[in-house]
Order: sequence, then structure tokens, then C-alpha cells
Amino acid sequence: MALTKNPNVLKWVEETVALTKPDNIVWIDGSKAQLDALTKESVDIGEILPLNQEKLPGCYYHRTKVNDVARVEDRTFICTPTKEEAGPTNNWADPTEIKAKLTKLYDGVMKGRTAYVIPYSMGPIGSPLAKVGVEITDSIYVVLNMNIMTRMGQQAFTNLGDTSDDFVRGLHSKADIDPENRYIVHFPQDNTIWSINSAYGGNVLLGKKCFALRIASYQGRNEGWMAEHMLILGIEKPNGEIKYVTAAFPSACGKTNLAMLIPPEGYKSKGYKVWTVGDDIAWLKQGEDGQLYAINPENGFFGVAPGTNAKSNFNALESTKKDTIFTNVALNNADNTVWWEQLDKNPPVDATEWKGSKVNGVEWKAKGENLAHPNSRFTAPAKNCPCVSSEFDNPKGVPISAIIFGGRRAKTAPLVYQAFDWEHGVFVGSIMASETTAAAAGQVGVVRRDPFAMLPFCGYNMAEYWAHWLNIGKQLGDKAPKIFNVNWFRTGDDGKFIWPGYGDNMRVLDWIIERATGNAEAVETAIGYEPKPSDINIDGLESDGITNAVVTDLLSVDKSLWQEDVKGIKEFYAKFGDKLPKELQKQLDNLETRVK
Ligand code: OXD
Ligand code: MN
Repeated sequence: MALTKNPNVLKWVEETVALTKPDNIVWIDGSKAQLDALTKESVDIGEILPLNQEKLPGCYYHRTKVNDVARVEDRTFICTPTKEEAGPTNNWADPTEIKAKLTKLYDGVMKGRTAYVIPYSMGPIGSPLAKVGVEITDSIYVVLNMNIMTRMGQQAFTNLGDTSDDFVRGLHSKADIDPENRYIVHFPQDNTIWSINSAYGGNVLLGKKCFALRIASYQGRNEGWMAEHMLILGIEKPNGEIKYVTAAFPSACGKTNLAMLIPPEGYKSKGYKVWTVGDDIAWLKQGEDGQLYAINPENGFFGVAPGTNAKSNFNALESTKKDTIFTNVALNNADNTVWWEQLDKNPPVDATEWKGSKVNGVEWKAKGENLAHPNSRFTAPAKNCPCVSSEFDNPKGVPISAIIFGGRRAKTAPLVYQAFDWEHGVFVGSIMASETTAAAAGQVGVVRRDPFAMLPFCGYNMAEYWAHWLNIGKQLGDKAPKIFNVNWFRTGDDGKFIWPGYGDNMRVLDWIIERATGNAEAVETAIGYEPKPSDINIDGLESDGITNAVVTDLLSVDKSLWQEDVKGIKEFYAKFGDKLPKELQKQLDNLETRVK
């Protein structure tokens, strides 16, 4: 039975059912009884496998098709009426043409299947910053994941009300999981997302990248707020004061790790703590007091498993100990638990690798094979996280003191620098660059410009997105958070990372929050303000070889490398033609002069 009287929802569900022709329709109310029944059904049809319920209570395992393991950027489209509205960095398709093409693929695609109608809220129920989505899918796996990643069920319809049309319509069918006919298509003007022929999380959990970034960035531009690919964390100082920062890094640069950081001993013993509000997405809006506030629209973590261990991210690992769905990791058949690369040094002997073959894990690894897919994932409830912030469900969000950008740069970018002002900060965000990783399908290890870490996620013309950032800065005035750039990934002559990273990134966050709140000095360089090397606390890092001289080196700015970078930025900016905000051109000219 329909869970809402809202005629806009009912009409769209009716149209979708008429097109896809499912045998049954199930409205997802979010009740435990319904979720238990769906979990059982998903197990019965072999879509998920129960894991060891003593060691991993409430945890299940899922394996995708081998051809369906990552987001597919080349098959992701922004379908605005004109190509220019999507801009030079998005794949564009004419909305009428692609609708006609996909309508054929959706016609009758759910025959013999059940359509699940999932109401969900992105953001805490009742938050003025939250928004409602409805996803229709033929996958129980999607329902179970959406239950972890969003506030799902009846509560979302209660929030939407009986008349509003302000909800995002998401249609997903796994169809035949045919890569040739796989499409992830966005219609920003219609608040609509169509996804077909995939069952991989990033392509099918439509609340996440599709809604909370692509559609929401477009909504935010029109409504005066921002949807960003950012973690949100709070740093509690020994006096109990908590300062919040957001940080944007390209996919697989350690956002989840930074969001759940455990401060090093010297900080812990003084009483510093880190609290996680979000690990991937932030929605930001100016509050009544003029400050910028952030909520995490999500309710869980869809984290990359390989590399997660008790040392790299104890809190993420803890989050996965119950009520978690693992996708494409390896199975340890001895006790029906999970394993992935770098979880520990003991690959299971009796293993099932991610594609489903039973192997001797030790021999398999010795051959150089992966047991888990490099982009294998855990979907874990945020409330499992030992360091989840007490503000996680605060409908107001948290006030932001600093915004941090970053990427993987082997040489160019220093450990940390601060932008001269908001406008320069927007420039710093616009020139972000990083190496590609396994989170997206395609070649690994190529450097690409990834402005604001939004390259694959901006739902409209990136140059207009920059203009929106410049406008928000004007609106915030002197209440604007300070903007910083970090680079944990500088390498030495041996090609190895110099900075220890992980928990020790606290040392850089410490300078950032002191600086953002007016309590730290800085020196002016050609690219921005930097700490004096002695301002970065390296107590206890001697055994890692980190001395004052090493910090000096990590903070050094090689002008010849920056001259090269200026060339790259010019090329990149040229793509945007006269849409490029003149403020950013001016920033680039100024940088060129300063690094001469
Ligand atoms: C992710 C990403 O968060 O690819 O999955 O950015
Ligand atoms: Mn992400």
C-alpha cells in the first residue's frame, strides 16, 4: 500500500510502474519487520550471504558481477537542455534523446521482478538543510544499502509532506547488468536520476553521488547553498571547545581516514579528540548568525575496504563490526568472516577471492593476485563509529571554521598552506590535482585536475560552480571560514612518502584550526601563507625521521615546479572559455607573477 498521499509521488510511481512493468510493488517503510523479511529473501535468492553472526552480527556479504565494480564516469551523463549548461568537464546528452533511448531499455525491464519504492531523507529528519528522495529499484541489495546510507522509510515521507514536489526521483534497474547499456543519467532541471544495468554502489545508491552531489550541487546553486565532496570533522581541544572543518580530497585520497583520525599520543594525553560528522559529502549553508554550517546528508559510510586496518583507521574498522554489508572483499572460509588487502599480514589460507573462486589465500597472494577487489567496500552505519560526533543528527549542522583542499602531489604542493583570502581559496580549490585511483573505472596513476574534488560530481558547468563559490564568499564576508590546502603525499628521492600521515595529520590540523581562529602566526610565500616549520608540532616523530629540516623541506615551494603548474592550469582554464570567472583569471595571473 502506498505510504504517502502526496500526489506528485503517486503520479511518478504510477508512471514508472507503467514503464517498467514490475510484477509487484513494495513500499519501503523502514520497519525492522520489513527489513528482516527482505534480508531473508535476499539471502534465499543468493544475493547476499550471511557472515559469521557471532563475530560479525548483522553483517552480510555481496559480490557484484566482475564487469561492475566501480563508478563508470564515461557512462555518467548530465542532461541539461544545452551542452554549455553541463560544461566542458561533464559528459552531456540531450535530455529528449537520452530519455527516448533509455525509455526503450526501461520498458518492461521489471517484468517478473518486484519494484521497491524507497523514500529517504538526505540529512537529519526535520533539518531545514535536508532533502527527500524516492528511489525505485528492482534490487533488494539497494534497499538494504540505502537503509544504512540514508534515513530511509516512512519518516522521509512525513518530512516531505502531502503536497510538496521537492523530492528527487531516482529510477534504478539492474536490468541485465550489461556494461554496453549501462547509463547513469541526471536531469538536474527535473530533479531526476536514471540508472540502468549496474548494481555497483556508486552507480545505484542514488542518494549518494547522484543526488547528494550532482543534483544537489545544481539545487544549491539555485537555492544559495553548496553540496560538496567533503568530510566534516570536529576537533575537540583540551578546554572542551570543538572546532569543525570540512575537507575535500579526490576519491581514495584518505577522506574516510582523516574524518576518523585518532590523534597521536602527545595530543591524546593533553585531551585532544576528533569527532566524525561525515566522511564523504557535506551540504553547507549560511546560518542565521552569518556563519557557514554543514550537515552530512548521509547516514553511513560506503568506505573502501583495502588499506583499512587497526592502524590506518581503527574507527572505520570498528564501524564494520556489526550491521554492515561487505561488497567484493574476500571471504575467510575458516570462520566465515571477511578479509582484504592490508587488513592484516595473514591472508586466509582457505579463502574465496572476490570473484568467487576458492583459493589458498597465501599462495594466491604470493602470485601477486588480489584477494579483495581494490575498490571493494563496506557499507556501515555511522552510529557504529566510536568517534561519531554528538552533533551527527543536529538539524542545524555544525559551524565551519576552516575548509581544507588537498590531493596527491608528489612534489609541487607543500604539506600545508593557507589561501590569502576567500577568492584566492576558490582559486586553490579550482586548481586541485591528483592521481587517478581505483575508485573510478579506468587507468590508475594518471595526474588529473580535479577542482574541489568535484570533477566527476558537479551537476552543472564547473565555471559557474566556481562563480557560485565566489558569490557565497561575498555573502559570508568576514564570517567566511579560512581556506587551506594540504598534501600528505609528497615523496622523497626514493619515491616514498615523507610525511607519516594518518593520525599524525592531526599536527597539521592543529595549525589549521589555530590559524583559522586567529591564534597562529604564518609566513607569506609565493603561493599562500605557511606555518614556520617550528609551528608544526613534531614531538614524538623523531623515530619516523621527521625533523625540523624535513618539515622545512615539506613546506618548501619550488618555483620552477609552480611555473610548470601554471602552464597546466592555463590549459585547463582554457576549456572554460569566457565562462571562467574573471577573478580566477586574475588569481592565475597573480600566481604566475609571484612564481617567476
Ligand atoms: C566514493 C568516491 O566516495 O569514489 O566512493 O568518491
Ligand atoms: Mn567520495
